[in-house]
Amino acid sequence: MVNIINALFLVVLALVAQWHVHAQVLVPAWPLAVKNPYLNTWYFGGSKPATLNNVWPNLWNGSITGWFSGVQVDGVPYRIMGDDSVPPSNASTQLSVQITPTQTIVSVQTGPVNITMNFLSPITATDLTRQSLPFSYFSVTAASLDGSPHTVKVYSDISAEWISGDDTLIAKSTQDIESDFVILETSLQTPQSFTEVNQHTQDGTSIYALKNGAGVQYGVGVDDVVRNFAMNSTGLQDNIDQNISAHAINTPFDVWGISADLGSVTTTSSPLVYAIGLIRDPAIQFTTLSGNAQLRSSYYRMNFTTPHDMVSFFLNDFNNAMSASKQLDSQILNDATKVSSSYGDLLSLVARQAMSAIEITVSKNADGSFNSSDVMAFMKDMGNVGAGVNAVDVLYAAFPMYLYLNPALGGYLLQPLLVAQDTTSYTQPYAAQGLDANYPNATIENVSHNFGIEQSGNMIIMLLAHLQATGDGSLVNQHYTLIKGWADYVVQNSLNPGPQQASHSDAISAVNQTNLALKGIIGIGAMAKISRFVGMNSDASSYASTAQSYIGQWQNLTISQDKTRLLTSFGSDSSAGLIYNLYADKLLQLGLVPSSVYDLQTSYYITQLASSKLGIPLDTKNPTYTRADWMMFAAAAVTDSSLQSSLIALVHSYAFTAPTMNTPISPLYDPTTGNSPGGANRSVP
Ligand SMILES: *[C@@H]1O[C@H](CO)[C@@H](O)[C@H](O)[C@H]1NC(C)=O
Ligand SMILES: *[C@@H]1O[C@H](CO)[C@@H](O)[C@H](O)[C@H]1NC(C)=O
Ligand SMILES: *[C@@H]1O[C@H](CO)[C@@H](O)[C@H](O)[C@H]1NC(C)=O
Ligand SMILES: *[C@@H]1O[C@H](CO)[C@@H](O)[C@H](O)[C@H]1NC(C)=O
Ligand SMILES: *[C@@H]1O[C@H](CO)[C@@H](O)[C@H](O)[C@H]1NC(C)=O
Ligand SMILES: *[C@@H]1O[C@H](CO)[C@@H](O)[C@H](O)[C@H]1NC(C)=O
Ligand SMILES: *[C@@H]1O[C@H](CO)[C@@H](O)[C@H](O)[C@H]1NC(C)=O
Ligand SMILES: *[C@@H]1O[C@H](CO)[C@@H](O)[C@H](O)[C@H]1NC(C)=O
Ligand SMILES: *[C@@H]1O[C@H](CO)[C@@H](O)[C@H](O)[C@H]1NC(C)=O
Ligand SMILES: *[C@@H]1O[C@H](CO)[C@@H](O)[C@H](O)[C@H]1NC(C)=O
Ligand SMILES: *[C@@H]1O[C@H](CO)[C@@H](O)[C@H](O)[C@H]1NC(C)=O
Ligand SMILES: CC(=O)N[C@H]1CO[C@H](CO)[C@@H](O)[C@@H]1O
Repeated sequence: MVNIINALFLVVLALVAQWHVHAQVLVPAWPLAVKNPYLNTWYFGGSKPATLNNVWPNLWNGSITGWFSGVQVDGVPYRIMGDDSVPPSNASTQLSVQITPTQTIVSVQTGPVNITMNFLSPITATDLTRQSLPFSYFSVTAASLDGSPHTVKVYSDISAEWISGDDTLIAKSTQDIESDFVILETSLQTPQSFTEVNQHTQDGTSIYALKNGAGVQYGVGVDDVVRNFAMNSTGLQDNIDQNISAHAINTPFDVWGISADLGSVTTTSSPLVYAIGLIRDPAIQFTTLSGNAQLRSSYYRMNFTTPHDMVSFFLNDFNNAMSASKQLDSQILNDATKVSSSYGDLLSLVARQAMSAIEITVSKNADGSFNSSDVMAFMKDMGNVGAGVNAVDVLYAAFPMYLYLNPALGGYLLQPLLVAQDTTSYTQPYAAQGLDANYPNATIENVSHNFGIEQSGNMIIMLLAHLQATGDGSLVNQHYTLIKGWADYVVQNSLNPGPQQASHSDAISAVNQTNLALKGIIGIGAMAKISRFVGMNSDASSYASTAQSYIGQWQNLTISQDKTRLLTSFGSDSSAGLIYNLYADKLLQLGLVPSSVYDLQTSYYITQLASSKLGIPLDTKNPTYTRADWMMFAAAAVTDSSLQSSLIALVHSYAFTAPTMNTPISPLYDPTTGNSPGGANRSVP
C-alpha cells in the first residue's frame, strides 16, 4: 500500500513548493470559485495579466460571470474586483497573489488599509456531502497600515451571467431574508432541464449570501444603480427591483449585491464571509441502452434541500473549512516537495480544476427517498481532451489525483460506465469511450470506435488501481464477465494494434503504436491480479503468462536497433517519443516491464533535455505536440530522480512562465511555444 501511494506521489504530487507571493502570478488563469462543472469561475491572466480590479471573472470556458467587489475606506470608494467604471472610485493597488491547492488569495491596498480577498473552494474528497455542495467561499479581511483605525465598508455582487450562457434570456429573482442570513437567488424565468449554452447550465439557481446582522444591507437591480448606492454615502436600501423579469439579462445587466459595514477597523478579528453557489436538482440524467433515464441528485441533497439549509450549514462551517483546507494544502505541498520543488506549484494550480470536473450523485428509490448506497460520479469533458462524459482516457489521466485524495471516488466514476455496458444490448467487444458527449446527460451508446485497446486497457488498469487502494472488490466481482471480455480483447489485439489510436487527444496517427500496445499488455497483467482476487485462478494464470510472453515480444519489437531508446511504432526504427504507459506498471506494482527497459528510456529522455524548452513531444514525428499529464506520467516512470525533477520542471515552465493562453491550463500544448492546439483545449491534467 505504501509503495502504491509513493508511486502516486510521483505523478500527483509533483507540481510546487514555494508559494507564489507576487503582485501578479504568471499563470494562464487563477481559480476563484471552482467547485463543480458549472460553478467554475476563474480570473483569466495570461502573459500580461491585468489586476483583479480591471477584469471580469470568467466561466472556465471564457464567458463573463459578473462578480464585482468594492470597499469604502473612511468613505472613499475603491473597486477591488471587476471591471466597471461605475461607480467612480479610487484606484486600489494589487499587492500580492498567492495560490494554494484550495485557495487563491489576493491582497490589495486601498488607501490606508490592506484588504485581503480569499477565494476558497474546499476539497473534502472523503466527505461527499461537503465535496458535492456546489458552494465556494469569498472572504474579506482588512488591516490598517498606519496603526490607526479606519472605517471600512465592503460590498460585493454577482450578475445573472452565472445562470445562463445566453444573456438575451430573462432571469427572475427570489430572496430569503431572515434574521440569520441574507440569501439572494436568481434563476432563469424558464429554466431548461439538462441543457447547456456556452458551457453554462440553463437549469441552475445562483445564490449569493452573507450572515445577516447590524450593518448588513442588500440590493437587487440595475448594476450601475445598485453599485452607486453601495459605494456612496447613501448605501444599499434593501431594495429588490421589481422590473427584473421585464427584460433580458443584458438589457440592462442586473446585479444581486450585499454590503456590510465593518465599522472602525485596525485589524478585522474575523473575516467577512460570502457564500457563492449554483444549485441544480436533479443534477444528472443517466440513460442506459434500455432507454431508461434515471434522474440523479447531487449527494448533498440527502442532507440539505432548501437554500437556507445549505447556506446556513456552509457559512457556519467556514472556520472548520478554512482550517481543514489549510491542513490539506500543507499536506499536499509537503508531499509534493518530497518529489520535486516545482511539483507543489502545479498542484496548487490544478487541484481545484481536477476536483471541480466531477459531480457526485445518488439515485432515488421508487418512494422518492434517496438510495444512499447507489453513489455514482460523473465527469464533464471540459475542453475536447477526451470523448464525452466520464471520458475513459481523461479518467485515466486524472485517476492518480482521486487515488491520492480518496480512492473510492475512482470507483464512483467507474460505476456508471460498468453498469451501462454490463447488458446484452452493449455488444462491442471493447470498452466504450465514455457516456456520450452531452453532459449533464450521461448516455451509453453501443457504437464502434478505434480506441478499443486504449479504453479497455484503461478500464482494467483503473479497476485494479481502485481495488488495490480500497480493498473493495464489489466492482470487479459484480462485473467480472464484462471486464474479462475486455481483457480477452486486449489479448487478441495488443501485439498488433494496427491503426488503433491511443488517447483521444494524443494526435498520433502512426500505426502499431508501442505505447498503446504496452497499455494493452499491462491491462492483461492487471487482469491476472483481478482474476486472482475474485478467485478465478485459472484465468489468473492464463493472463499472467500471456502478459509475460507479450512483454518479451513487445521489447523485441520496441527497442531500437541501436539500443538507445524505445520506439513509438513497431518496426519504425526512426521513431521516438514518450512511452508514458510505463507508469501503469509502476502504479500497479506489476513488475511486468524489466528494469532495463526503464533505464533505457530514462537515458533517452536525458538526451532530450538539452533541446527541450517546455516538454518532450509525445512522438518526435509531431514535434509541436505534447501533453502535461503524459509528461508527468513519464516523469513518474523514470529511474533517475534528477531527470524526474527536470521533466516536472519543464511542465512547470509551461504552466508558469510561458502563459500564452489566458484560460485554465490545458494538458495539450506545443513543447516549444506553450501554445495549446485550437487554443482552448483544457481538461483535468
Ligand atoms: C468554449 O466552448 C465552446 C463550445 O461550447 C468552444 O467552441 C470554445 O472553443 C470554448 N472556449 C474555450 C476558451 O474553452
Ligand atoms: C499588507 O499587504 C502586504 C502584501 O501582502 C504585506 O506585506 C503587509 O504586511 C500587509 N500589511 C498589513 C498591515 O497587513
Ligand atoms: C448614491 O447613488 C444613487 C444611485 O445613483 C443616487 O440615487 C444617490 O443620490 C446617491 N447618493 C449620494 C449621497 O450621492
Ligand atoms: C422595466 O424594464 C423595461 C424593459 O427594459 C423598461 O422599458 C421599463 O422602463 C422598466 N420599468 C422600470 C420601472 O424601470
Ligand atoms: C449528512 O447526513 C448524514 C446522515 O444524517 C450525517 O451522517 C452527515 O454527518 C451529514 N453531513 C453533513 C456534512 O452534515
Ligand atoms: C440502491 O442501490 C443499490 C446499488 O445500486 C441497489 O443494489 C439497491 O437495490 C438499491 N435499493 C433500492 C431500494 O432500490
Ligand atoms: C451494437 O452495435 C453494433 C455495431 O457496432 C451492432 O452490430 C449491434 O447489433 C448493436 N447491438 C445492439 C443490441 O443493438
Ligand atoms: C439532455 O436531454 C434532454 C432531454 O431529456 C434534452 O432536452 C437536453 O437538450 C439534453 N442536453 C444536452 C446537453 O444535450
Ligand atoms: C503491426 O505489427 C505487427 C507485429 O509486428 C505486424 O504483424 C503488422 O504487420 C504490423 N502492422 C502494420 C500495419 O504495420
Ligand atoms: C527476442 O528476440 C531474440 C533475438 O531474435 C529471440 O531470441 C527471442 O526469443 C525473442 N524473444 C521473444 C519473447 O520473442
Ligand atoms: C482542441 O480544441 C479545438 C477546438 O476548441 C479542436 O478543434 C481541436 O480538435 C482540439 N484538439 C484536440 C486534440 O482535441
Ligand atoms: C472617486 C473618488 O472618491 N475619488 C477620491 C479619491 O481620493 C481623493 C483623496 O484621497 C478624493 O479627493 C477623491 O474624491
